[in-house]
Amino acid sequence: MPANVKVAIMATGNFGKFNEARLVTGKFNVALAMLSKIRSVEIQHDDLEVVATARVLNVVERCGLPLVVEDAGLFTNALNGFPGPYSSYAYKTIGNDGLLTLIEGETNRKALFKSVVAYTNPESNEPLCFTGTVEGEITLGKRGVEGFGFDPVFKPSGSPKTFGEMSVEEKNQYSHRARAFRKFAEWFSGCSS
Ligand code: ITT
Repeated sequence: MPANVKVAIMATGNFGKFNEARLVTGKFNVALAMLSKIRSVEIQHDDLEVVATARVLNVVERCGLPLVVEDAGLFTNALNGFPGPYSSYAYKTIGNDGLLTLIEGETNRKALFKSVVAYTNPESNEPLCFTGTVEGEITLGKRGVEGFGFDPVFKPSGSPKTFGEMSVEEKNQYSHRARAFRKFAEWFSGCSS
């Protein structure tokens, strides 16, 4: 590995998230490794920063390693922000079809994806958070088979395609996650710890 490459570890059970993130950080000479076998306590809170901060502290305490976690959510206007921080549960229970049914007939299809990347090391009790958002709309039906989660029903503003119709590289040009990980990688590549 070249001397100027730094390594960061991301704790996640979602390979899709990891794959998107590692392509972004790689551009900043930050090689991302995935730690998938660790279960973390996921608290319920309206604020993704609070969720990500609590989770990274919990995982770092148990692993004793510097780590990154990411929490993301889809906020829809028509449903007053739902599913937001409850996106994981909503996706597992009602899925894309359920979300489309909930907003059937709604003319306001505006939505926003938000990502919060939280990083800390065992010596510090103060995680740093890096945030990224992308505005867009919920489509009338599912489009595309790429990606994961709500990708087939979310079309970012300025694109004719849904995330489900994009390659990872295309999605990274728009996504909340790419925006948050770009900020993280920029900081991490320049920091000394
Ligand atoms: P972790 O192990 O990292 O927690 P997760 O899948 O539980 O993985 P989150 O809690 O951050 O991740 O994400 C909540 C859900 O929101 C996720 O399972 C997807 O259904 C959805 N989601 C988040 N980001 C998405 C994206 O970029 N595209 C589509 N759906 C997304």
